[in-house]
Amino acid sequence: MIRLLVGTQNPGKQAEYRDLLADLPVIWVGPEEVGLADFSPAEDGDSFEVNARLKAVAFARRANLPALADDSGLEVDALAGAPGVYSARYGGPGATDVDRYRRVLEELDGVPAAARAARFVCVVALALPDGRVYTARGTVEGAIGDAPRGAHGFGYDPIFVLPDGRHMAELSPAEKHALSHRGTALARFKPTLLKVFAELDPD
Ligand code: ITT
Repeated sequence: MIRLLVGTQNPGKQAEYRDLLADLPVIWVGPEEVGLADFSPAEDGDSFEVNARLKAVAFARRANLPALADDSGLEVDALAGAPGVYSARYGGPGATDVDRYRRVLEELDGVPAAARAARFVCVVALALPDGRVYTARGTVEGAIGDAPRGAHGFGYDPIFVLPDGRHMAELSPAEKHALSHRGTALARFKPTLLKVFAELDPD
């Protein structure tokens, strides 16, 4: 079976990829298993696509393995799309997930419910050691609530409200995968992944 490096240092993403890849014919490999526990490739692109490619290519080169990576984040319409590709850096160095979502809540203070539309975006990229790169994108539409709710998920999940009124962090992992930006991107990506893996490992 193919060993697939999941190139992310975010424990929330790692947990989700373990689930999302469970039915694919690959052996999940984390960065720490190939000596890359501290490896964080530069993410200096101006789009999720560019950054996802940068990360996947960097991990594939370093480990000489097929590598999957994603660049993802939250776009808030009332903040002109921020934090967007800067979602991980929002709140400055040393900020926690809670600091970051609090900053979004503060910036939206006084903004009425009807103007709090937002979406999560995920671009997932697969890079092969021979230089080939494939990508897929998924989004989920929602809004920013007034206060955090729920204990599942990670990142901005507690403040992201789905059209049915539930906050993303109130969903079980399976419920989140069924509608999330990452789950959707992976579902769209699966045919490509299966084709590439079958080529790499015909047996
Ligand atoms: P890697 O680059 O190592 O994968 P990262 O956390 O830096 O980890 P990104 O650069 O893609 O990843 O930043 C994504 C940001 O968006 C980060 O702050 C996450 O917490 C947040 N985010 C991504 N997916 C999310 C999700 O499913 N739910 C909530 N927040 C999410």
